[in-house]
Amino acid sequence: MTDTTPEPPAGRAIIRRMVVTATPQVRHDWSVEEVEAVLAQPFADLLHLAQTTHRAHFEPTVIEGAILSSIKTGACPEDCAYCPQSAVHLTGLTPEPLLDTAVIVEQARAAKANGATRFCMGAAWRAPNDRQLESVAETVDAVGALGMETCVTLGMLTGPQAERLAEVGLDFYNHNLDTSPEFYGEIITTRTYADRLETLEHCRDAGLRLCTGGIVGMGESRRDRAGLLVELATLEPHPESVPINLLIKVPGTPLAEVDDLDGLELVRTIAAARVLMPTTVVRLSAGRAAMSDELQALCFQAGANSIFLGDKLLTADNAGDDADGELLGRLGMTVATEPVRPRLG
Ligand code: SAM
Ligand code: DTB
Ligand code: SF4
Repeated sequence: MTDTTPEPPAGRAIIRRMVVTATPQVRHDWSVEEVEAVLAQPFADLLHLAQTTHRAHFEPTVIEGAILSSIKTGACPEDCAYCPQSAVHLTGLTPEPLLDTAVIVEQARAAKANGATRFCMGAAWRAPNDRQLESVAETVDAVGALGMETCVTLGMLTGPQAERLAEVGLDFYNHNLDTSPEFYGEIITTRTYADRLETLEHCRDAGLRLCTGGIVGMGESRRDRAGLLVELATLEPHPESVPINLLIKVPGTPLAEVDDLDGLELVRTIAAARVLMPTTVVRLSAGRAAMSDELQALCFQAGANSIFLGDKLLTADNAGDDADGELLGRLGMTVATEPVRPRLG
């Protein structure tokens, strides 16, 4: 009898082979062409791969909850085109100096009571000086003592500064690559891609875990999104956390009027991040306030397993606890009560 089952298109077979080798053996040698092929698969195939990979390493109904605090706001000398905190853009933001440790610790206590396992502190600096770094180190020490995971994002770090943060027990350093090396110059001119990679190297050398991702929806191409994912997935080891931010279009920034990204492209980017970095916690980060419940649900289905809780990110609005509680309830999902880690193997 003749077998009438149609052969899958050649591209699908190649992608399946690529992914089979990616799970459980984690790869660090992805090319932009390979990742473009992963992103370009039929949506159902990509989501199936992402969900299979996700379930192999994580509990699919549990989501990490982090809370952000802007510990030093605005007046940043960098010119990042997306950022409301850049002094170069007139966004009407009121700058605020570095908060006292006692104030930040109170915020962390409230975040813990609100169900967050990680407290993330962001400062609008190009790079902290040693006095500023020391103040943050004291704060990290105090927040860690509450039994929360700590993360800070302070801009560029020197090697000794990264070591000091490791010494006080910092769990994660957040420093994003933002976009592909090719598109980067359209977004930031005041520091280079190489500067960013150097800070990541200092953090790794100091033994810190990385929270490193980027932003989509800035007018980049799919190839740029593939380029960003390649930069992340060729880091060895992969970042333990990868935040995928959807651009929040802030009036007064150069990207305020950029065209909306197709939501399904966001889902594809998250699914590809999950496939390429199977044991990484992928955060559906900024931009959820503007997303439908259905789009967020698809992002979770694609392997996103972390969100920021609360009404506020650093300066912009976040989805908020009421909306999140309702959505997670409808999806049968819960916020993790312990730090989220991949299963071994
Ligand atoms: N100044 C530090 C730095 O840039 O490394 C830390 C703070 S900065 C606000 C942290 C990250 O927030 C950026 O790398 C960017 O990915 C994200 N971000 C800033 N503004 C955003 C926006 N309007 N929409 C989405 N993400 C944004
Ligand atoms: C990250 O990747 N996203 C967070 C966190 N790391 C520091 C910040 C999002 C900022 C969104 C714009 C704002 O609130 O100002
Ligand atoms: Fe400054 Fe960070 Fe905003 Fe860039 S993203 S302008 S470095 S606060």
